[in-house]
Amino acid sequence: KRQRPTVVWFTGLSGAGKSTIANQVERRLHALGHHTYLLDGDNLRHGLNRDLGFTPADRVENVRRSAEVAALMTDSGLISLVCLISPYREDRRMARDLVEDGEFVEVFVDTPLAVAEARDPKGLYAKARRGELPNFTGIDSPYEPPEQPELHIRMSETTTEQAVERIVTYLLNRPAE
Ligand code: GGZ
Repeated sequence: KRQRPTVVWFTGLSGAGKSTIANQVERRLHALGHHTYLLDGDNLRHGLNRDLGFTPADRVENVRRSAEVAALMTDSGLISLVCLISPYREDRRMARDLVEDGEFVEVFVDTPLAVAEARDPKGLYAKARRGELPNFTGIDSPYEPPEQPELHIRMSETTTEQAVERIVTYLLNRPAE
């Protein structure tokens, strides 16, 4: 069966597990012969978006550019996996509106702030709490949770493996174009 071009948009807090899950979803899709591309905020911010910081305006622009790239990839027939905090509902709506109906799958990686903060692999939450990292999402910058995501993954009730399984199953069982 021909693959359906899709933007799989992972949104959630820093440290929620977006990249870990997306990497495993990509590996699974790849093993099934699907063509994919992973767009990770952290990486994009070293290149395409290197001029952007974390003010509200810069986040809007970060999400806008990344969404445009994802839409181009969709045009070329790929499944793109996008991992961005993307804290604003309106911007995620804009990203959705760049592609055809049914080509956008919003995945809310819902990890409680306390859990993400306790993990803190890069020490960023600690820095933010000390006031050394202003505009940190969840601390002094807002996160607007999705209201109707295609997939709502409650990470305190599921394992990463189960989350990956659920996403892959969803992607493979959608109605054809
Ligand atoms: C949030 C920040 C900040 C601030 C640096 N707020 O966990 P990480 O480290 O690897 O991922 C986070 C990443 C977020 O970039 P995004 O491009 O996804 O953000 S957005 O969609 O809001 O534009 C975090 C790190 O950058 N980081 N400073 N102030 N995360």
